[in-house]
Amino acid sequence: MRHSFFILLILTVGFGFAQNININPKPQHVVIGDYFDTPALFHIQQKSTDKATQNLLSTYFTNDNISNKGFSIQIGNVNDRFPKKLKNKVPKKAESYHINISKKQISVIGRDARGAYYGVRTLMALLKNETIPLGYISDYPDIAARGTVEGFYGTPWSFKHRMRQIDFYGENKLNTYIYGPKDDPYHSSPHWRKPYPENEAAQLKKLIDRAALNHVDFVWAIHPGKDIKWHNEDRKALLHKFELMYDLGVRAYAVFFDDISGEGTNPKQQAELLNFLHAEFIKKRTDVKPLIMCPTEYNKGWSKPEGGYLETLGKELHPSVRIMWTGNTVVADIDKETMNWINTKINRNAFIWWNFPVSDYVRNHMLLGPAYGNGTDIAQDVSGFVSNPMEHAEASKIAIYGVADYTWNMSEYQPESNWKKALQVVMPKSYKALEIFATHNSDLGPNGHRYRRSESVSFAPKADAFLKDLEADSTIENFDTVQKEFQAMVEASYILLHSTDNPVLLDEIRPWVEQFKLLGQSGLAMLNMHTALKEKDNDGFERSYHALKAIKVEMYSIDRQENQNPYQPGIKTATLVITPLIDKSFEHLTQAYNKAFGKNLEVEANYNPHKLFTNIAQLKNQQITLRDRTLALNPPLEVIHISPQAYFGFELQSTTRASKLHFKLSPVSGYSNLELEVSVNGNDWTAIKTEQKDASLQASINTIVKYIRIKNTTSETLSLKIEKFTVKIK
Ligand code: LTM
Repeated sequence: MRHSFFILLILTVGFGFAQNININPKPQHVVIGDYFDTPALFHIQQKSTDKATQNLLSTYFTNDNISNKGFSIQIGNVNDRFPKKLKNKVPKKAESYHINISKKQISVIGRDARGAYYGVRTLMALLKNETIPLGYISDYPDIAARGTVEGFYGTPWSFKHRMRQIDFYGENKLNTYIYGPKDDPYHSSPHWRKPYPENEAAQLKKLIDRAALNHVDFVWAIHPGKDIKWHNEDRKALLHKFELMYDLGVRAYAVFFDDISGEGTNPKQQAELLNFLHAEFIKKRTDVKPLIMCPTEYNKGWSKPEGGYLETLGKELHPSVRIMWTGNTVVADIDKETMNWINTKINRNAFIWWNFPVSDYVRNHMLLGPAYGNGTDIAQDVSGFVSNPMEHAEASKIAIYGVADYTWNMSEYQPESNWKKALQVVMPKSYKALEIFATHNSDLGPNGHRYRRSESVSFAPKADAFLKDLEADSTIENFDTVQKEFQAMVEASYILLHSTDNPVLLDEIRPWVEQFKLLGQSGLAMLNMHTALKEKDNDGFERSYHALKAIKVEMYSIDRQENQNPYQPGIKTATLVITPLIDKSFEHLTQAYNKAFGKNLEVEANYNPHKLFTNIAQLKNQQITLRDRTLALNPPLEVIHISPQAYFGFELQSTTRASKLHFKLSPVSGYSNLELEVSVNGNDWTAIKTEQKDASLQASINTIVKYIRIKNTTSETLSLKIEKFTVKIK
């Protein structure tokens, strides 16, 4: 025993744990006092533990540390024989547990099997330390269903990544993994009616088994709405697919109707189908969880009050069906008001689909910041909370670690300190370098959803002050601070690139780290330009100027070679604070040098002067990209509703010769309702002939224009997906 006195401390988890209690998610009630040395030998008495708990125990307790004479640990649930006064302390909530630690014995009592499993998870976290505390921990989750929805567009996670994810969920008491990758053709169209090919089915089975061992509900989702017909045949096809998945071990299901148009969006039919599945499949089995559905109008911005879509679901859907919701917009943080609005409409507590840290609409960015922004008073208003992550599974763990903590113990959730712990969990040795990298890689840049995250938070005021001094030609007070930051960026990058503690993570972030290293080096070159200018060292100035430009060329080449997806290709890093700081300073210094010495060094403005031209609210914030003289609308992932006379296109900076135009949308039947027009003044328009080749439209504009647009010439609203829209300009 370390101390002679024994004081029980009631630790509200918010003000930190005594000594070495470091558990994610933070337990609800911790009452601990003195510490004693962690025993070396244990006598384990398992009462009615399940397979998952037994498996977990076997990872720690082996022949090497088990003995009849060892320290006694009893594990079971409230139906087992434990002293009544201990059992009474187990919170009366699903998945709760109570751990009592005395000098003689540790008792772990779960309210149910999952509670006992979570109790053992906490016990094992305690046993990692050299000392353990006397006292007790009483714990339970705030939200019933907690976890992730693999629901993004892009490359679905690999089998290996999914296995790692599921283990991570078990470790962090997340109990839900919804399998719904948009680009799995057997989850969505065209193959949702078909069974998985043999090898994919075998992998799914392994995942399902792994999920069971981690007490994670593997929820298999289907996305049939793109081409479903509301007839008996398709109903049966769905039921059959559910049965096939049941045979693979699935015991929880979801049906998604997001991002579709046409017939599939009918709420009455959707509710009828779900009720049919409930009656014919769920109710007939005792081991299957209630259904989850994602509606077509899954956010407030898209819900049309006149249509009564949500009210229909609220009224017609069986009360056990949980309805997903992304918030006030597609990508949004959730607060009390959000919940009040939707819950009233759907007559139940919504199941939150939080679109963070998903990056399928900003694929050139890596989102490594903390999970923050959601209300800490909504625990009673949600039936579930899942995060939609990035296609970079391992990197997403940083945010998911936060989601685990937030959904378990909401009122105590501290995003920043949780984030720091997460960095240590994913990179136990190189976490300090990772922190420097992640600090500057968290914002999404301008995007169609207008969702932004803070970035470079503590450095931002220093960058501002630096620029102010520079532009005022005064002494730069925090030159050294800025230099240190750039140096830290370069050094952290080297450390990460040569780190060995998480090769899986490094694999995902490598191109961004390479880019970050170059950016840091360009910052140092910029500072050298400043020093040389001050010292009237022209050779020095020009050397650093050319070095910086050469670094930019390298960065450009990474941007053109890595991550070449058709949506937001390339690699962007530190775009909110560091990149603008370097670009603006470079420009200012070059101009100052040219002026002082009568030179004519080029001041490169890396910027796209053209604009999106549209009157469609949904597209208003969509980004456009200029690459190799091709102007492209970054294809939106959602269905776009184009009302009569509505249009979208480009406004060029000035009249310019435009040549080839490519346009692809789905369904292709939409082409006949749209017209391509060009104009030099925005008032007088000329229609341009288009030609359909395979599934896309092409046109040769070959004239001087300022405006190019695609217009709905019909009297009906068109609901279409824009897959590609590019035009070549001079
Ligand atoms: O959010 C939902 C319900 N559906 C899609 C997701 O598949 C996608 O990942 C996110 C982010 O782009 N947006 C959606 O609309």
